[in-house]
Amino acid sequence: MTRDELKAEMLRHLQYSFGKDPAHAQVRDWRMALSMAVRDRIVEPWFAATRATYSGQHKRVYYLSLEFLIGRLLEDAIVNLGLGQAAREACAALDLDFEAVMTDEPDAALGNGGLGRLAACFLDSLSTLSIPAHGYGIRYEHGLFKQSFHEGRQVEQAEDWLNQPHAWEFERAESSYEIGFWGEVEEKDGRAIWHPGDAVLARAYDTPVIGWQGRWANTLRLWGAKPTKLFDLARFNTGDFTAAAQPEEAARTISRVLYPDDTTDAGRELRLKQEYFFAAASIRDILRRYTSEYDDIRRLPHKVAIQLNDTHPAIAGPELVRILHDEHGLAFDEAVQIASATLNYTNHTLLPEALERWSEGLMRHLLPRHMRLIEQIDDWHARTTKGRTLSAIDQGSVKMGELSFMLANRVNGVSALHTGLMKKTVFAELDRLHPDRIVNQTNGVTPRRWLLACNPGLSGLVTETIGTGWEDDLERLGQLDPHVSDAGFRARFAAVKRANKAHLSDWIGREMGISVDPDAMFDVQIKRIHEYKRQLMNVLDVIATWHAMRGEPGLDWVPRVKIFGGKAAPGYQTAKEIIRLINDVATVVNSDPAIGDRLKVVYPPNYNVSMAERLIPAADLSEQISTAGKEASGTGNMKFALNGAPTIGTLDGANVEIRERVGAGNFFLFGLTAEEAMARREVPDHAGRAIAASPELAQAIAHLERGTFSPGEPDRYRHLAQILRHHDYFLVCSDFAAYHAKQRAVDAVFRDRDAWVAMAARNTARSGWFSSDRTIRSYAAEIWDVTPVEVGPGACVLAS
Ligand code: CBF
Repeated sequence: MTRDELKAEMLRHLQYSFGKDPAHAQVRDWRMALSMAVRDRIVEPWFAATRATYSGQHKRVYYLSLEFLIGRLLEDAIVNLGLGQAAREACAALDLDFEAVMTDEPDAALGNGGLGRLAACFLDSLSTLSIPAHGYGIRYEHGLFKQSFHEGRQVEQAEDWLNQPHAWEFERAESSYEIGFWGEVEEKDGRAIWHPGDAVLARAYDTPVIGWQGRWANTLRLWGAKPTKLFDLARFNTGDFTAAAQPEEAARTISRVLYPDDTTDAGRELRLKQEYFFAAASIRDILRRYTSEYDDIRRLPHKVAIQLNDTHPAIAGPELVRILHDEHGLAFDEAVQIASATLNYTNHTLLPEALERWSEGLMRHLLPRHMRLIEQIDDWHARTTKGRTLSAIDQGSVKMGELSFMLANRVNGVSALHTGLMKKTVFAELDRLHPDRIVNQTNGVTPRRWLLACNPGLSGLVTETIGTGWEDDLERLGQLDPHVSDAGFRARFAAVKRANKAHLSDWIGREMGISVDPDAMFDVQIKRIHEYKRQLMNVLDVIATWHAMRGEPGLDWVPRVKIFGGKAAPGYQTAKEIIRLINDVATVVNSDPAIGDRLKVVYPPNYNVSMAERLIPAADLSEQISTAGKEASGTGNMKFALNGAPTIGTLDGANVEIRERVGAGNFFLFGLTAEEAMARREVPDHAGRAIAASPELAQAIAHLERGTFSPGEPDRYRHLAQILRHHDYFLVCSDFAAYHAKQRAVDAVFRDRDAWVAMAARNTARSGWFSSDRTIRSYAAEIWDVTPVEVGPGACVLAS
C-alpha cells in the first residue's frame, strides 16, 4: 500500500465512517481513520485464514484466559503489515504528527501483569505461525485501574478505554449465549437437569489478530455481559427507575471490571461468576463450531485443543463434562475422558495465596450442578488412579489447581526451574500418579512488539548487520555474536542505546519535571509491586548508596538513574507502603545538592504496556531480583535482555535459562538459590543476623526507622522496618549484602564502557531463544498436537 493510497483511505474513513471534515478533525479522528484504513487490510487475510481452516478441517487451539494485556494495537498492525513507512508518510502528507496519532490510542489493559501479557504474545505468535486459534476472554469495560500518586501514595481511578469507540473490534450480536447461575438440579430418568435461577447473555466481540507479514490472522473473542431481558418497563412506569434498571446493572457488573488482583479475597463471588461466565460461553462456542463441522462428539480431542491459562478458566472442565454427559448423553467416564484429552492447564505461580480455592458452599450455591460434577470427577480420579489420599476438595474448598490437573491432558510450568518445583512441591502427589503429564514450556515474548516495533534503532542495526528474516526466526540473532568483537559494531550498538536514553530523558523531563543525564546508568525495575519481587531490596540499596555518597562525596561514583514502574493491588497494604517509600526516597535524593546528577530516582505513575515499550529500549540494567523459587518465569527479563540490557538477578524463574544462554559472564548473579532460600527460612533470626553482618543494611533500615524520608511522620516506615527485622519471609535481609556488592561490580563494568557495550550486545545476540514463536511451536508439538497450516501463495497474502 503506497503513501497516497493510505492517505486516500484515511480521508475516506474520516469523511464516511466518522463524518468529519479534515479541517475540523482532531488527533483522535485521524487516529481512528488510520486504524480503519489499516484494519481494512486485515480483514481479507482474516477471512482467508478462517476459510483455510474450515476447508482443511484443521485442528484448532483455544486459549482461554481471564487476561489479555494487549496494549495498543495500531502500531502492532502497522508493523505486521509492513505499513510503517506508508503510514508515516501519509501522516506527514496530511500534516499530522505521526507520534501523536499513534500515542493517542488508549492501552487495552485487560490484564494485571505477566500472565496477561504472555497471552497477548501467544496470540501474536499463533497468527505468525499460522496455527488456527482463538483467544477467549472478557471484554472488561474498565481494565486495570489508572494509577497516580498523591503525596507519594498510590491512588486508583477507574480506567475507561471503552469511553471512546474501539477501533479494532467487531460486535457479533448474533453470537450470544445464555449463561445460567444458581438454581436447582432435577434428577429425571437417571439424568441430571440443571434449572438455573438466573441468567445473563454473553455477547461476542471479535478482534482480528494479524501475524507477521499478514500471512494469517486469528481471532480474539471477548465476551461482554448483557441482561437476558431489557429492563422492567412495568417498574419504570411506576416511577421506580432504579429497580427497573437493576437487571441490566446486575448483568453488566460481570464484565465491568478486571479483577484487580489474584491475591486477595475481595469480590470472590463476582470473580467466580466472571470465571464461569467466560468459560461457559467459550465452551459453548467451541462446541457449536465443532458440531457444525463434525458429527461425532467423541472425536473432539482430534480437532480441538483447549489451553487453560492458569486456573481462572478451570471451571471450563466441569462445564465441558456437564455438556458431554448431561446434554450429549455420554456416559460419565467417557465424558471425563474426552474432556481431559481436550483440556490442558498452565500453572503460572506456586505462591499459595494465588492458587485459587473456592468455598464449596459458594460453588454449590452458584453452580449446583458443577459442584456435584466436581465431586464425581474427584471420585473418578481416585477410582482410576488409586490415589485415594488425593482430592480436589479439601476442608470445605475446591482446589482449582488440583481440579485442572485431574482434567488435563498436559500440565505445564513456565520455566525449567518452576516446572521442577511444581513436581517437587504443589503437584508432587499428582506428578507421582501421572508421571508424564507435567511438561515444561519456558515462556517467550513476541519479537515484533518487543524489538522490531519498540526499538527501531536497534532493529535497524540488526537488519543492517544480519539482514531481514530474524523477525520470525529470532534465533538468527545469534549471527550477531561474531560482530560483537568488531569495534565498529559496538560503537553503533552504543549509539543506538544512547539515542534511546536521550529520548527517554526528554520524556522524563517533560512528564515528571526531573532532569536526568543520558550518560548515567539507567537501572530499571518494572513489574507489579510485590514483596517477592523485592522492590524493597532495590530501594534499600538506593538508600545505602545515597548514604555512602553523602559520606564520601569526593569519590568517583558511577552516576545512576534508578527507574521504577508498577502498580500494587489496591488491597495490598505492604506493597502500597513500598510505593510510598520509593516516592519519598525520590523526593529526598533528587533534591539533595550533595548528590546532584549522580543518583536520581524516577517512578513514573501508571506503568503499562506502552510505558514498557518506552523504558525497555533505554535500559542499561535489568533488575530481576525476586526471592529464588517465587517468580514462576518472568517475561520482562527476556525483553530487557533482547534489547541489550544485562540482568542483575537471582537464580529464579527464567533468569536461570537467560543466564545459561547469554553466558554467565554477561549476567550479574547474586543471592540464595531456591533450595538455600527454603533452608534459610528455618534459621532462627536469619534477618537479625544478616542485618548485624551488613553495616549498609543496618544503616538503611535505621533511616527508615528514624523517618529520614518521612520527616513529618517519622513512624511512616516502622511497619516496613518491622517486616524486615522480624517477618522477612522474602529474605530481603539475607540477600541484601550480596545484592549491594553485586551492584558495585555492575558499577565497575559500567565504568569500562566498551566492556559494558560488549556485554549488552551479547545479551541481544543470545536472546533469540526467548521468542514466543519458539514457545508456541513447542506447545504445538508437545501439548496440542497441531501443525501450522501451509499458507499457499494467494491464500492469505496481502497482495491478493
Ligand atoms: O507466566 C507468565 C507470568 O505469570 C505471572 O505473572 C503470574 O501472574 N502468575 C508470574 O508471576 C510470572 O512469573 C510469569 O512470567
